[in-house]
Amino acid sequence: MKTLKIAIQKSGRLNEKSVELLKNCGLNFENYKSSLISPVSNFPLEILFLRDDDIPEYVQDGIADLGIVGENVIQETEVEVSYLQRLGFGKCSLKIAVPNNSDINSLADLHGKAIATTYPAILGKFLKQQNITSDIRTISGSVEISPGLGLSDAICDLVSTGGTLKSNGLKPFADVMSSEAVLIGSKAVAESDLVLELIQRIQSVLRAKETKYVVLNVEKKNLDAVIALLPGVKSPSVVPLAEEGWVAVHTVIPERDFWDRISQLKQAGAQGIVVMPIEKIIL
Ligand code: PRT
Ligand code: ZN
Repeated sequence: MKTLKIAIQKSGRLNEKSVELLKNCGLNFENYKSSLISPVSNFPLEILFLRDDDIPEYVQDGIADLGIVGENVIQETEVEVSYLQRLGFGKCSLKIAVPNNSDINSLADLHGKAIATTYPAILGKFLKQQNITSDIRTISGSVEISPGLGLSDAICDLVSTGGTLKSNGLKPFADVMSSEAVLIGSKAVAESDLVLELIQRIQSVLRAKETKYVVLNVEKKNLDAVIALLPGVKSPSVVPLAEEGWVAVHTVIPERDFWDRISQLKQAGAQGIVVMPIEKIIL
């Protein structure tokens, strides 16, 4: 069987989560910091550790079959690759920001102004769509200091907490794109059995992350009210307790409305609620 190659970031914001995801998929490999390539001992896969900027082109050219990289990098490099799976980490937005005291108040005010960015291709497309002609100044880093140095009137950069903008006296002004880490594949392998197997494993890990396993006790007279609040993978399991008139209910609850759901369950008569993380959910 052909051994696939997956490219992930060697070091930086996406490295740790990419390694964790692959390990949670049951893949056995060493996270060598010093080497470029690491074989997986229990799956026909090799991990390539690269700078994130190189990953889309390596995948497009078939040097790697798969890659994990931010959507912002894929869009900026304008490559032809298949998007296989959004991964839910590395979330951020590419935003235009201006100094707090700037007189730029609308997108139209950016006309003729200088905007510093490391994302000239994405910004150029965005401005074109808005029929705005600005002077895009491509710089390689520390974009946020450029208005303070008098090098630009605005910036276009990635924002996650907003702390960097704030501490440089800048305010977000317009959203250009939102981004997260995604699994990409070369057109040649996107449909192969091995890739489909890997995607299924990834999806079972992501599903489990979004869900908690819950066990609770309830008096039989309140059981219907409790069950009405519970989804479960198919439906909740109900197990009799040694104490007459009581049952234990086992189910899964989505992470996003977890606390609301728990307080509703308590009101409906649930007691002794035990919550556990789930490793994988295979449908
Ligand atoms: O060395 P290599 O080239 O591989 O890495 P890199 O330095 O180019 O990238 P890295 O590790 O900084 O980021 C990798 C990816 O993480 C990016 O391409 C994005 O997809 C994603 N990501 C998520 C971010 C951020 N959040 C982020 N906040 N990338 C960068 N930032 C920077 C931003 O540029 C700004 O300087 O963080 C600062 C803003 O953060 P806040 O929290 O202050 O808003
Ligand atoms: Zn980079």
